[in-house]
Amino acid sequence: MKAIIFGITGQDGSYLAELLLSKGYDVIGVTRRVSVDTLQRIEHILPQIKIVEGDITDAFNVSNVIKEYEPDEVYNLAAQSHVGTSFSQPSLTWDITGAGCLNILEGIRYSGRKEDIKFYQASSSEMFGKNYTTSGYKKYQDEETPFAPQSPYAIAKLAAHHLVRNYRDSYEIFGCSGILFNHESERRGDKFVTRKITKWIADFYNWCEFQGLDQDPRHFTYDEDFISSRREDFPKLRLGNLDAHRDWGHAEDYVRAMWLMLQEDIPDDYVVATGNTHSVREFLQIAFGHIHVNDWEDYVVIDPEFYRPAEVDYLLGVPAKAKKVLGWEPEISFKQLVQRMVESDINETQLRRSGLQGV
Ligand code: NDP
Ligand code: GDR
Repeated sequence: MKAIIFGITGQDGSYLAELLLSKGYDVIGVTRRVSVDTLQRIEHILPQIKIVEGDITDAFNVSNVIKEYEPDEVYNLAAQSHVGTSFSQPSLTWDITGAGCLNILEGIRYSGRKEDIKFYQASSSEMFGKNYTTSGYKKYQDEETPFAPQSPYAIAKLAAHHLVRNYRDSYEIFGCSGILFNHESERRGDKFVTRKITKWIADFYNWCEFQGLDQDPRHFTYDEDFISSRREDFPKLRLGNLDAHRDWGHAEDYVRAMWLMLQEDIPDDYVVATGNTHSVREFLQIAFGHIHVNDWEDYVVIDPEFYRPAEVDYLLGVPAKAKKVLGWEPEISFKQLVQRMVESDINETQLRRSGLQGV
């Protein structure tokens, strides 16, 4: 089996590539030309992957890649994926996150072998926006919940989502959209709130160790912007809305669902989520708790810069259909996810520090 992954250098692309390689696939990864190295997440599997240069906004390029490599499966994970950034760069977000999907669908349609290709599109829980379904006391989103996108990102994703359905109906293309709720990992981009928090905690932990201190709050004084020891100041963690609720899972579990969708005989759309929701505050509490800091409020500044013009307040996905049809279940809990991220970032900063000391 042969698969093309658009967005292989991202968080999900790296886990999906590992999964497909473990199943014996030939993996072709499309990467765009940029002036820095973006291959870090897939460095360990590079010898097993064919890397092809390409940009999803270039329709001819996308179409040529699909024709040349004759894939059995195509995964579109490429996106300008930051919701906050989509407000300041809406046009770019549209071109990549919306029109990019159209370029792939057209590429498949005119490939000469459209009936032999299965396509996965990375849809998003952001498409629900402020909408949810109510049942008794429970508020949730599932495949029946109407969409009400709240950002240029979510609107581009919804356009792509509808295009996949339309190409399925119009041209019998085997296209599936996974409506994935937030999933994080040790490889999460550092502008997303979870990784921003765990990276800050690791840097703070490292700063304390460097001074021979533990994280006992009695070592420090606190002002509006800094935590200070006798020797130095350390900038506080600056965040936006802490009351947002997200259904957070681990990316390793979620890429399994992508693959399972394409193993079905009939293409369909599926919600992929854990069925639990937590606030950013709860994430902070567990993450800081991991380094034995209970009074995390002393370490965090609320900064209006990180508020969005329109917010999605509450996401809780019900993955009943994915469980029933695909037999998919998440295996990594919220607490395990947070602890794995904090530990990994602490290990990384310590490795960096020991590397620097060796210089
Ligand atoms: P990342 O932001 O980590 O990865 C995005 C990928 O898209 C990167 O490989 C990036 O390449 C690539 N890309 C961006 N622009 C282009 C372009 N013009 N041409 C080709 N490639 C491009 O996202 P995730 O891995 O977290 O998410 C994967 C997909 O799933 C995305 O589409 C995202 O919107 C969607 N999604 C993610 C969720 C999550 O919680 N993680 C939840 C729901 C949906 P480069 O390395 O060069 O920047
Ligand atoms: P989200 O993820 O917008 O849900 O999109 P993000 O981690 O960026 O935000 C989650 C929530 O945290 C609040 N928040 C902050 N967010 C960021 N980035 N930085 C901050 O400092 C901060 N403070 C509070 C946000 O307002 C928000 O409510 C992710 C992406 O992976 C999308 O690509 C994907 O489609 C959705 O998840 C599902």
